[in-house]
Amino acid sequence: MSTSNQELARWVEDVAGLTQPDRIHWCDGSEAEDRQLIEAMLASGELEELNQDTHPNCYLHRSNPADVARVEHLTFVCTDEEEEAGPNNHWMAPDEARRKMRELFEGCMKGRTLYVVPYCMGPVDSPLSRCGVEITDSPYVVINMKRMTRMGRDALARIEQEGSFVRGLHSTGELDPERRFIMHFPQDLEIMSYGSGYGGNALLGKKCHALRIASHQARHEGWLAEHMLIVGIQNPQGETRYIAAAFPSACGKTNLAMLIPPEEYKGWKIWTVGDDIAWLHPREDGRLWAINPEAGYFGVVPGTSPKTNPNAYEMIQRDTLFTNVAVTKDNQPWWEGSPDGEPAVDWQGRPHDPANGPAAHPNSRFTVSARQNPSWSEVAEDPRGVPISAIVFGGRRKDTMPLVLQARDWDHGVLLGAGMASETTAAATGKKGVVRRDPMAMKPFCGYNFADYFGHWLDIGDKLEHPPEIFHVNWFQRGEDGGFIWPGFSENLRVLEWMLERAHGDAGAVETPAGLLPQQTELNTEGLDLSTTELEDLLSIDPAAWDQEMEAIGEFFAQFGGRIPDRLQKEFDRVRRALSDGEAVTASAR
Ligand code: SAT
Ligand code: MN
Repeated sequence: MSTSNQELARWVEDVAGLTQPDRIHWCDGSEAEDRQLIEAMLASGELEELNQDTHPNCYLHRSNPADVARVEHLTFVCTDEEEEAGPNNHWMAPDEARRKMRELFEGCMKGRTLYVVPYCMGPVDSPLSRCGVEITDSPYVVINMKRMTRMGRDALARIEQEGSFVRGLHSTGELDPERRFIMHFPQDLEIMSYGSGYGGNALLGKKCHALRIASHQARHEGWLAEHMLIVGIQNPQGETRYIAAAFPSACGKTNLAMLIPPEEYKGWKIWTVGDDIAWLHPREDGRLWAINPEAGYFGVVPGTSPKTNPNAYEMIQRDTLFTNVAVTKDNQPWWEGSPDGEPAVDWQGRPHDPANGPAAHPNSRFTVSARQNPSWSEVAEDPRGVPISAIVFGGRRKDTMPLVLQARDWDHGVLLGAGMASETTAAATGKKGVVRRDPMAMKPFCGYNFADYFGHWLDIGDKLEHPPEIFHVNWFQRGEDGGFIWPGFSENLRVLEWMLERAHGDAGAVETPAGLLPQQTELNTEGLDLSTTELEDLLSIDPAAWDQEMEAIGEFFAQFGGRIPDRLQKEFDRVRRALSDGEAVTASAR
């Protein structure tokens, strides 16, 4: 295979000249090609076969132990002006970045195969989709891209027709953390990644393209590229409404996207459209429509069980790539929270010894085609996408943020998103469990200055005659004993039901200066073991804690100098004033 697109042909030639591979392979995305790559990786030891009786077509990849998560401190946005990238990004001048990367890539594919991976983010026939080509020397990346995107012949045909594509150049290099960079050149729709084979650093269609580069494209084209799951909620009357929800990595997006309704919810059904990324477009009907640009899931394995996420558990019993899990004596994959078995060999391939820490890496992952999910929604392939009724922002917070809060309008919702914070998780290297500001869950992924991004969100609101309602949730509030107050998982549907009733029905709410809270009687808690005080803790705001929260948000905004949009600043001032005036917290709203 090769291509009729001159620009692509020339780029591949140039890269081959620089990196000097032994062979060039144009990926067609076929099953036969996938099979061949897997066989070759089994032979080279890059993959290990898992127990084929219990887990047909499942394989394990053990990464380099120093390459197990995204590296935010080595991830750069390279714009002409540092201000364009903003204080939310690490910045490097484009010339300097290109020089650095050229040195690293020089001759790096000697003895290796260069794979050309054409891919499409979103259904190949959707006008909302965008294409890219990743050049990589990692067959692990190729087989992951095959599951995560529409990869191969059809994508290439679209590129040849359309003429435009995002260029991503990747090499695992020496896997040396000292020689590792993930560079983005938004103006040139270009990505260069060297020295890591890990998901978010190496599967360039995902965070690098579908979020960092796409957020830049979206800004100029009038849409939003967001770190959001998309889920359809079907009620017993058979109506399905769609919600898009942003949470930081490893805060339960995949679980929420695949939720199975609790026993009390007979006749309800959840349909998964996406679990990580949403591209949102205002349409002529005045509503916001969403597609999931991805075709698979790259999910956190630990904690996945028939109890926490039965759909995910079922879908990873076959045709799944595992990265950095442990294995049992009979070679079944094992992880902390696994329902059965014992770990025999840990994620690094050592005999399991609890003294070495968890048997599976806390950020171990599964890669699987979305179609294997029992709750997979066919509309994930609809070129128009789905209309969004509600946007949900959420963080992992032990206190301060109530279970759910509704914004009074779009601008207030943008403030709730911009002010988001969350405790850090294992999805990125660095300290875990510290609260950091993570606006719209995009801190690691927004490809330009957050202040301009908030302005873009406000502009999008102006284009929507029927904007989605905006909410903030926190499933992670802790009680006095240190445990979670809210049971979470399936029970989160109760909160989604209230949201949809707010968006389309007539559920009651209590107005507070921070936003609208459910009236206690309006949240269905039937069958839950919650005391009155617990429910009150979940559904109230503590003025002292909120005062501190607003202080922290104010400090965060201050980093952006005068660039924070006036409208957002005004909204912030309004909420702050209302809180300090101790405005009545009891008035009922519709
Ligand atoms: O960055 S990854 O896509 O590998 C995982 C995540 O952080 O969501
Ligand atoms: Mn994510």
